Amino acid sequence: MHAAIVRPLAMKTKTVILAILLAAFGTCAAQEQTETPQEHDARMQWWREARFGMFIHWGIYSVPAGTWNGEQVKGIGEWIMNKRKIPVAEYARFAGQFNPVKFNADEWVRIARDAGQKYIIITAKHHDGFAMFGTKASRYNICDATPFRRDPLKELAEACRKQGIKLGFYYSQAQDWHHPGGAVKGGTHWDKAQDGNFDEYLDKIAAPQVREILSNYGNVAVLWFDTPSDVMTKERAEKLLPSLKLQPHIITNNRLGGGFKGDTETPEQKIPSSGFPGRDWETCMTINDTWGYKSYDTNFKSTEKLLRNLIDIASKGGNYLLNVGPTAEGVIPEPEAERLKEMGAWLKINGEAIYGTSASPFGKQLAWGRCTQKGGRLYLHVFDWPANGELPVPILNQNVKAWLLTNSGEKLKCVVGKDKAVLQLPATAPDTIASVVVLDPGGPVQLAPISIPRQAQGGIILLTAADAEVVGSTAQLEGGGEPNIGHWTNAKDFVRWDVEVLKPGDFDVSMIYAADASSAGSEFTVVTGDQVLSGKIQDTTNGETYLSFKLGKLRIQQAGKVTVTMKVISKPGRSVMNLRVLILKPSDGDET
Ligand code: FHN
Repeated sequence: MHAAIVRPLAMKTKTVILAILLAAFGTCAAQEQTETPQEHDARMQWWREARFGMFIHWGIYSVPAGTWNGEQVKGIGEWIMNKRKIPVAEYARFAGQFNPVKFNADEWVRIARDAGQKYIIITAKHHDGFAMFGTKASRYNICDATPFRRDPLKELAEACRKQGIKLGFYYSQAQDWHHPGGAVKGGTHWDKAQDGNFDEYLDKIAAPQVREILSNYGNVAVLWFDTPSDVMTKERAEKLLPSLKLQPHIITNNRLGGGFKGDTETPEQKIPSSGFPGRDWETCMTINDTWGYKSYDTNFKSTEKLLRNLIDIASKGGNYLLNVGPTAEGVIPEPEAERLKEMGAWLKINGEAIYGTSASPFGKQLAWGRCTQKGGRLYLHVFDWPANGELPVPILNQNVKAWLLTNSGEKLKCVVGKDKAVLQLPATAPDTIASVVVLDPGGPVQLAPISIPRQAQGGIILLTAADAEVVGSTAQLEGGGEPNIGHWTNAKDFVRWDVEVLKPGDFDVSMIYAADASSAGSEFTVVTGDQVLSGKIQDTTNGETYLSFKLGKLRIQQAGKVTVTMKVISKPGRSVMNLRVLILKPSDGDET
């Protein structure tokens, strides 16, 4: 039997193969295959420094603005055509009514810039198939099918270039409810006009339009694909890739489909409880409850919420892509512009603690706020200003120096103990939303070891939100009065405590939590060893009040380190609950 001789490929052969692969897969795949880590970091640099961008969902859905045949249609506004199964020709009539005469690209870019946003991503084509740019691939576009006849992407590209803001395009590559063959995610065509061949749609509409948006608007910083659904196979995705070569520095997201990872993860309408180790990521979010304009959606998040979201995201190493939904007249709604302006005012003062920073070294341990870091400094974003002025920071560096970002001349007193440093803050917070304390550890950060809670002398065991290890993608420690575990929208997330038990025995277990009507009904278990308790969440006066709830008895057999885990069994509503504390009280103890 002859042994096969394996020879290393000659260098030239390798280069030829690489060239063939490059030609076949285009830049996106090519970047994934050939880019060195240094090249990748260089391409991502501006994006990582930016931290904050503006998403714009603008299309002819802003004409019905959420209302069809006199009925206010539930859900996100840009889906109205699908939600009400509006026939293609009937929906297309909105194009004739779309005349955004108040559109002013310079003004939109100014709003973004004053908000402290460093890039803009606008919908070039959303699922309704209407192109918001001049395209030769279809007459269904803003220049050919509306009285407006102008190309807003051209005007935005010019305004962004002038004002130093990066511009990127959103493009719905798979879903298209207008052109024959376009996909409908999670459903089927509702009008014969939509029937056709998906590959033909890709060849005739999506691929040429992607080429156009990457050819005709100067530098395009980001291409933001969306809803690949299951139609975007690898072969189909590859039809769009060659155009990416037109913009060698472009950043793509993870929504092309066909197994292409792109450059960024894109959690939507949520902030992961920790980031994505080894991956860049960007949370996209609406200011109210819709992406495309709905005239009656006034459920705007407060500036406090939006700013704290931005800080939370930066503290986990991500970007915040915050959406505005302009009207059919071309105006960014005032409540949205106002909040952006307020965010910008905060960033003007505190931007140093956001731009170019990386994730907190403390994981999820800070109950009073969040932390970012840059250039060897830590930025402590204090949401809940301590009433006694003492701010605990879990570091052990002896030569810590700290000051308020707004007052670098005055150093804060700092006492470094065995398990933490304590900063003495002034009586009043410089900012009611988030005040930034700069901390120079005077060398590499020495993290304090995480201590586990201990059974108290009287036998009581308190498992607080601040002591919990939160596992999963959404649930996380929140401040706001007393710390609690909130944002718990993924039922797979769970919390766990390790506790040092001194005196085992039987315990009466209760918990303090809040939940609104949309969380009511969630079922959960509390488990330690072979002991299981279960409970069902109730509405606690619409989430306004924290209530104590008795769960039952459980036995801890042995002293020493014990683990208690709380898991979700079912979650019929939006989120599980806001959990403050689990209390284990010895059953034979004092009743008071
Ligand atoms: O269906 C779209 C939705 O309309 C919106 O564009 C968001 C933004 O991320 N993306 C899709 C849902 O994931």
